[in-house]
Amino acid sequence: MTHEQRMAGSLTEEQIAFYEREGYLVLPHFLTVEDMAPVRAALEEKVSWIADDLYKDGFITDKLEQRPFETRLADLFAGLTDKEFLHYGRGWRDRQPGLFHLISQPKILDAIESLIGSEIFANPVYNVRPKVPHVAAGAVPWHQDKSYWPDANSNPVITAWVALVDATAENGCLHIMPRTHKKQVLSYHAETYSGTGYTELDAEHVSKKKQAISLPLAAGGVILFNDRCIHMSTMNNSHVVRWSVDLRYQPTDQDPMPQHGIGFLARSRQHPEQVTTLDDWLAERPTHHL
Ligand SMILES: O=C(O)CCC(=O)C(=O)O
Repeated sequence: MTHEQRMAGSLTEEQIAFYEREGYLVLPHFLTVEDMAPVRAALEEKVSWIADDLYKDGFITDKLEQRPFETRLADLFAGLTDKEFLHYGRGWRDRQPGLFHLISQPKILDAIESLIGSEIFANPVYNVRPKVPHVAAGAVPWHQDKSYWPDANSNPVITAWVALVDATAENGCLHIMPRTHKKQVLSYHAETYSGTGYTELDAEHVSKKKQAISLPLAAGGVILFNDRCIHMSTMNNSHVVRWSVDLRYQPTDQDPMPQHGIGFLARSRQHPEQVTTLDDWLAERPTHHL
């Protein structure tokens, strides 16, 4: 990538150098409450669907409609088990307009543009993470994202992890091992204790000698990291839901990974007329055709 292409993005030279050296970059206070309002509304709607469902199936007698976003989902499942929670999935990938709004958020794309240039494909793998208290699947073991797509010829894939509420040590913020992103895909297995089969690095790669850092982050903050960077998150031991969304981006000339879903053209300065609109996305069209 040329110097000029990089200058088109929003990151400073120092931030780019940090990302390339460490494999991650924290952008505190990156999105405003207004930037996050559409995704938050989408998730509030989804929580209401779940409350309706639990009520209809006789699991709850009160839909707790007045509870705040930060706690309602936790309170709905407070008397239930992991099984009932996992019925809705450990991560959500619905096609709600508020999600498209976040994935297409110009501030995020500007930062990604600094790292991979202006032709940006939104990878099909994105996850809303409603990490509710004390559910085993809330804790994500040490892994490289690349182990979820070891055969994909796609590089680099960059995650933008967005904190929708404050992520703290208590509610299970992200932990990262810096400078691990230049490694090949390390050996891993599917874990058997959370009920969801996360990929987990084999023990020899997680020695105590390796430095790991915890990345608590206030709502609106974003963490960018490379798909080989080793990371995990701990259990939620608080009473609030640790809401986050992890989005992924890559250059347009890489494997679009159709086996994982349908990604889309999020930004193109070469072909702006082909950038996917909300209607395209809802209809699962990866580009816009006039
Ligand atoms: O949000 C989390 O707790 C884990 C996120 C993660 O593993 C990822 O984004 O790849």
